[in-house]
Amino acid sequence: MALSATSLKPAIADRRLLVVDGHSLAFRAYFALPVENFTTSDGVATNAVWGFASMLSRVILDEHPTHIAVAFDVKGGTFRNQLLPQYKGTRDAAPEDLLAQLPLIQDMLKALGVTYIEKPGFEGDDVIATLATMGEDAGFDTLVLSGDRDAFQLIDDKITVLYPGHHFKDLKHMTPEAVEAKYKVPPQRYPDLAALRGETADNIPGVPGVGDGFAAKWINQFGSLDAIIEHADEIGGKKGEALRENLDQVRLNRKVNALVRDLDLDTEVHDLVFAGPDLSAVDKLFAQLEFGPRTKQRLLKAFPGGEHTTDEPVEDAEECTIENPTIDAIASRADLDGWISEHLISTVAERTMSIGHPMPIGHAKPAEQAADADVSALDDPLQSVQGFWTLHAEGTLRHGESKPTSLTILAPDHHAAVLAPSLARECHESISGLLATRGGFCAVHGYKEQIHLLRALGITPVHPWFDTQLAGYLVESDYHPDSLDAAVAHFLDVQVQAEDGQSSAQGELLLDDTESQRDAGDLDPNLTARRAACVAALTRRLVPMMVQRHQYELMHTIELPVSEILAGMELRGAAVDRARLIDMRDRFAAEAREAQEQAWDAANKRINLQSPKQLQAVLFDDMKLRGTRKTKSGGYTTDASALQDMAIRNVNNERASMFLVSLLRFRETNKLKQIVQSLLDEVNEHDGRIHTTFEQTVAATGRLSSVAPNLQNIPNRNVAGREIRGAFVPGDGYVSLMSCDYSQVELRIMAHCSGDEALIEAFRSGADFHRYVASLVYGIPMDEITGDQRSHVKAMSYGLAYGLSTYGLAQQLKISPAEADVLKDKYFATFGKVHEYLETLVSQAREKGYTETMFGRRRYFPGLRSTNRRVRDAAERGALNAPIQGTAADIMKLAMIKADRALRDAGVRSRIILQIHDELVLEIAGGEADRVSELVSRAMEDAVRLDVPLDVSTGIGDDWQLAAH
Ligand code: DCT
Ligand code: MG
Repeated sequence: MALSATSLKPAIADRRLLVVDGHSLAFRAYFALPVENFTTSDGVATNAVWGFASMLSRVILDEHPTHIAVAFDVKGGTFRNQLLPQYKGTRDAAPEDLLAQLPLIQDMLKALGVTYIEKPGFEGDDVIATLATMGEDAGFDTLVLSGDRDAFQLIDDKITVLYPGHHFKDLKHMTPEAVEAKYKVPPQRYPDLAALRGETADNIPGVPGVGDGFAAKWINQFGSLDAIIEHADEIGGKKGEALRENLDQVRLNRKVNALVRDLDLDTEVHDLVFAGPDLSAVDKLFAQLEFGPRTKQRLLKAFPGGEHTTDEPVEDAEECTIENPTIDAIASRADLDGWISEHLISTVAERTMSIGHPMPIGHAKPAEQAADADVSALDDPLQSVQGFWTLHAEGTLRHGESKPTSLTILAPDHHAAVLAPSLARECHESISGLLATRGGFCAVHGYKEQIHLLRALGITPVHPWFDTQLAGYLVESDYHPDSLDAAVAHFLDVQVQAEDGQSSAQGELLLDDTESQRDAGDLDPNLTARRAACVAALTRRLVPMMVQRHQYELMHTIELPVSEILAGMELRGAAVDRARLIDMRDRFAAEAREAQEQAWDAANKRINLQSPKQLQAVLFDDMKLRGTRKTKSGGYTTDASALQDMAIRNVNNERASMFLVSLLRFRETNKLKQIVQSLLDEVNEHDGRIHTTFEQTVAATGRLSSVAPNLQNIPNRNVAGREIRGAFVPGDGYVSLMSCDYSQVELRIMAHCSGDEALIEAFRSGADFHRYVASLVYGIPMDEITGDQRSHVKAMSYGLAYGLSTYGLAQQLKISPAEADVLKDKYFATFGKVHEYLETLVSQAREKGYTETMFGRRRYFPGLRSTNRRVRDAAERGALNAPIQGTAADIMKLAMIKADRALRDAGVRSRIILQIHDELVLEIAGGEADRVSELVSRAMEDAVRLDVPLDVSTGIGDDWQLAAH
């Protein structure tokens, strides 16, 4: 493996800035690589992105910069076109499919942790010149990667231009000596020479007949272009005459080719530090671009920390290779039974994972709960790696219906049985039997999805020994692969075939079969068996990581039981009143249309209200309003808060405020329409219920989220949100819905974990919590606390628990950051241990590299050690938030497990159907309301014993809205 850039850092120059001309690199990449070889299955061209990344990583590996920036031109003319209208006029327009790749290149740079900069009205060259100058001023060695010779004027002892030759890899290091040798003038005179000679590439005419040679001769004779112009009369011959005839042009050329070196870029050299990639963003983007793991591995070699993604070397790589299984032919249940006894019964020991009361030990405080736990089955995970088997069902899930396409059983001896769905159904008893006796040594990828597929095959799932998807999430919660293939690429260094040039960038893993193939029912046994082998290899890789990071118990005591409950909830779904949703959708749509008409009236134009560009044109060019904040690309933002600020500022400008208000209303109603539509889209036509998919491995905090539909999208605290919740109703056989909600759970966790007596007492007192706290903070009696004071202190409490910055808090309260700071100081003066606790969280995280919840769930924060202040600040806020949010997530999961068990033990029909934020929603059967309410609130209150009570409020009603409280 090549040395990483990080490990090279100390040995090479301490500070080295690389400034890249983004457009010139993108052009080169585009024309160097055939677009036919670099197109995604959706037809998106990726050759420029791929080439850009390859060239950039090569330069980084060769030059070891510590700081990097990429400059881009902004579309539209620059001041040079105003000086010289034909400037660059002969260039062909860039091909469409190159232009389309520029935003992708920028996304990629962002994911790779490389800053890029654009400045409207100036060319990338000016940005480059400014950056290089900044670098030089700050004492950096500076490299400028550019194919534009205008950059030569920047060259001096500290600035070198890397100028590509015919092949990109023949980069020439243009130093002062190299410029002198080639042009016979020093670099600072190069633009004088270019002004005389002209530059065909830029459509800049020079003095006819004068090339580099004559230009250099004059410069050396007179000293500079100014001096040449002054003495133009003294120059004889045809060339002298030509010069005199073209003096104006030459002067203009010199103006045009002078680079601007002092733009205000709103950035400092130190911000350009080469911080390292955001691996989950990289994975997401590479998946979208269909770049394979080999490409990723090769590119990331150049980036700090990119060549190995975990900070602790865990495993002998040899053990994690993916063995190609031997596929045995199975034609009947008898065949399978024979195969099972030969390959599994003889090699896998009997074991079932019966985890008694799911409560992790070792972290949760109360001894009483530890006594509940029966984790005897969790003896030695490393031992289990010796003889485990793998079960891998494949298929699709939609609207709660599963369509299995194959089932693979992989034995420890690498023999595999691959069954088509019909045969798997025929063999369901054998497979259920195998699970019942040997499930304690079974590995799967994504137990929740496997449950659905197995059930659809008539097989009874059991709590498995290991789930590679959950394990991946527990060891690295910030990384979420979208597929098994992605997880394999991420956690294992998959060696496919030897690198054979660029074309290997596409489809490297050779695992992705296409949807159409699945639909056609084609079963490729080699492919499915190989995926099962991937699960086995992931298991071998992840078990030691899980042990090392102390996450193994969490998987068994929290995550796997939650998977079981979630699978049940997904299968049941939640009934909705479709007619009510359709009504609502149509009403929101009508309101959106009306708002749109009003906005168009005010704008005098039927613009696309969803296009920031068109909005900017109306707001800032046409209406001449003052913008608030700038976006990265240079324009002013048109986000909701900016529009609101502008609306307030322009109340007296009738046209503007009409436009802004209508626009805001359009946005809101249109969004509501989309939310309602997204619910309608997911109604199952057979049972009229919405079967959302709960995502158990996406939110890095440990919280659950949901997709198809995303329940988190339903507004939480306004009228529209309540209305939408009103469409969720009890289904057939049920009489009402119940909602059970934790209140202030994060604040209670903060009180408990900090051990702050005053805050604990605030909760124990039973008084209105925020008023009580405000009274302590302001030092006045509770009944004198104003509404504002209460809400400021409330926001402060939540702000601390959520890791909000002082600035964010000031924004929320609409007070100055200084005032917010004063409030924060008062707060900390009152609740000293809260302050201490929060500080300790960060300092411990910095020391250990991760944070931990009360139950031991970890989150790693490599950003805490970044040298980039912005990265570090964000990581610190994350580290503040993670333990509290994560503990809240753990508590909710434990509550679900307890509540589900209590309901089953009581033998009631009522059941949990949704989990969202801090809330559980249940469908209540007739006559069970009181009993269930009692059982569930008890389960939630007792999920864990804290030094403060956990408060649960419960409501029952004819729909979800009426059940809320
Ligand atoms: N919330 C927040 N920031 C705030 C206020 C609320 O992040 N400034 C979030 C966290 C809790 C959730 O919204 C529910 O809000 P409320 O019900 O208003 O919170 P509460 O603590 O129950 O306060 P109250 O006693 O006023 O209901
Ligand atoms: Mg409340």
